[in-house]
Amino acid sequence: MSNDFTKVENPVLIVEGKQADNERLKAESDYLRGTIKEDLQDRMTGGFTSDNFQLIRTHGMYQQDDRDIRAERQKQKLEPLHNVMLRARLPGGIISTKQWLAIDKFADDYTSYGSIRLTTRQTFQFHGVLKPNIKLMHQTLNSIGIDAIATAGDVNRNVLCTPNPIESIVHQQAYEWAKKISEHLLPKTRAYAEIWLDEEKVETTETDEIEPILGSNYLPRKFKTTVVIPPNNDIDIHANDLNFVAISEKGQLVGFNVLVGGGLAMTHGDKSTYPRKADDFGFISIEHTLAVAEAVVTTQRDWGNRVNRKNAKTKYTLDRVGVDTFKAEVEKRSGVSFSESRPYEFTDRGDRIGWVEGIDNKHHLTVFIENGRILDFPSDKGASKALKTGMRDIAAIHKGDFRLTANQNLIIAGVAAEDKAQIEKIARASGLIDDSVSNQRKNSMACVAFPTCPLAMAEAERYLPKLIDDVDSILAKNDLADESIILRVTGCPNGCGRAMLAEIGLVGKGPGKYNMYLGSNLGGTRIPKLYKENLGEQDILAEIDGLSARWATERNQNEAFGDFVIRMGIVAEVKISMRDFHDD
Ligand code: SRM
Ligand code: SF4
Repeated sequence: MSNDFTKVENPVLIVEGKQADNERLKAESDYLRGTIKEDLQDRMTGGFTSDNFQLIRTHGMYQQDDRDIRAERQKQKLEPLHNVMLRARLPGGIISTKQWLAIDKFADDYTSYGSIRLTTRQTFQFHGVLKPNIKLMHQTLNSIGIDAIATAGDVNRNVLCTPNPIESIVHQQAYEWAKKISEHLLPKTRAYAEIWLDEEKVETTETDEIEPILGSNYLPRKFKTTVVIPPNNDIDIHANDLNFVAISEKGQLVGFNVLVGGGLAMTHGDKSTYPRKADDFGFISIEHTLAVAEAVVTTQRDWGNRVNRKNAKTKYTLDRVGVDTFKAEVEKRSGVSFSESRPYEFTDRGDRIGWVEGIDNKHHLTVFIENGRILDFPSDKGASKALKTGMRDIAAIHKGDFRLTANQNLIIAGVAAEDKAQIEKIARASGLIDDSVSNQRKNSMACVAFPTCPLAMAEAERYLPKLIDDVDSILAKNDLADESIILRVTGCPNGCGRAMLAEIGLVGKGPGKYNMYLGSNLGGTRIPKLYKENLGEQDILAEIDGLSARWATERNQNEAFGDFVIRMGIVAEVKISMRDFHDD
């Protein structure tokens, strides 16, 4: 067990008090229908009314506007240029070339940014879809076998799985489990089919549509699940509520170690919020996977805080009731007893950029996509970055599929030896393969932030490329040119770019200002700690210069940066988040 707070005397299982308004709107929504259909007809506004504004999230969409032009439109007395961002459901991140060609065309024809944005949860987003095109978007996706059900809102989100599944039998089996878990935990309501696909409302009795797992009020908050294959923790289990760590014997998946209660978000200045690692519940054999997944979800459904959304995620439920109480309840509900966890180790989280050979003599090419943004970028220093065109050209000839990674990169998977050269030629010509990308850039990540994210306090995606230019120069100056530090930037403390599992995490505080956190490790099993607050861009570079110079000269052999800053006492180690994270 990973913490001393496993037992809580007289735990409060249910938080009493006035429920959050989201609870009312879910209860009144008629299983997520609300009045979205009617609202869609209202062309007086490009947006949705307040309840539907929230409800469309459970159908995979967020209402947004372009923040770069918000003030100008306000001056002109125009309403914000409302549009939606859509996030697709893609368990394990696998997408076929046919599907890719269709989303590529949709992005060109109907999105205001023209991009496909790969996310930190192995799927893609369209940004800037106007109201009249929303239905067409869902119908286009449906025609190629993709939906956006439960990719946002108080439900179980896109289930992650370490990609490259055909590399071994275990990868294939783990991917099948990610799909099964995703299907098992999906909402059962037919609202999505009725609203977006024009399917008939089937006469149902109330009990037909009851959500046996999620309940009529759905979950207290978002819920995230992964299947991971050690030693690579590329999907960052400690950002997730429920994690299945694959355990294999003689090359076959036999079961999972189950870890519950990870999550990274916090609110600046609110000590009741903190990033937290997941706790190890123990090992289960493979046939118990769905029963245990369901029991964890229903326990969180019934015990999660429905009064205060800031403390509603599973991580806070565990700290309130105690890990032992939560685990015992999961055992009771599932009828499964956890046995002692099987040994495993996480050694890294990066993607293996370049070619690897898999089973069946197939080859897989992982391409680095900065910030996950697939777009034809204007020529930079003479180097073409026609990433979108390159991907389209590859999709047109590729006989395998594509796999999205949780590091916002992409794998061109299942390439026959005789097709390698042709794919590599297109990838090089379009900038999808770029040998000049440094190790530091490959190990850095940022969330979307401006201009689309309404919660952004500082730049992230638009800041990262220049920041890495500067960090590359600093590392070279300090004789660290081939080394790298896991560096992540998020535009606010919600943590979408997982800065709270970085060796250096920069968290937006205000325009051009960031808090700097230090001290996660390569395997992603340590939460970093606040080092300095409110740093401007020059201060950030000065800090990275000073710290990396010390790392270069004072480190032990092969000591990673995050381990170094802890050993040297530059920041204290966060062992138990609720005790240590805010501790001075
Ligand atoms: Fe996130 C909200 C983008 C991964 C924690 N996230 C948002 C919204 C939708 C803003 C909003 O609520 O209006 C952002 C949309 C920006 C835009 O314009 O696209 C947004 N989150 C993203 C993505 C696209 C970041 C990226 O650069 O790839 C990721 C999409 C994942 C996906 O495909 O589902 C994304 N978000 C994450 C992660 C990382 C992860 O899951 O591995 C986290 C931290 C892990 C966690 O959940 O603890 C994360 N996002 C949040 C939160 C804080 C949740 C909380 O516990 O309080 C919010 C705000 C909220 O839910 O209230 C949020
Ligand atoms: Fe937006 Fe904040 Fe998430 Fe970045 S971390 S995408 S700024 S919500």
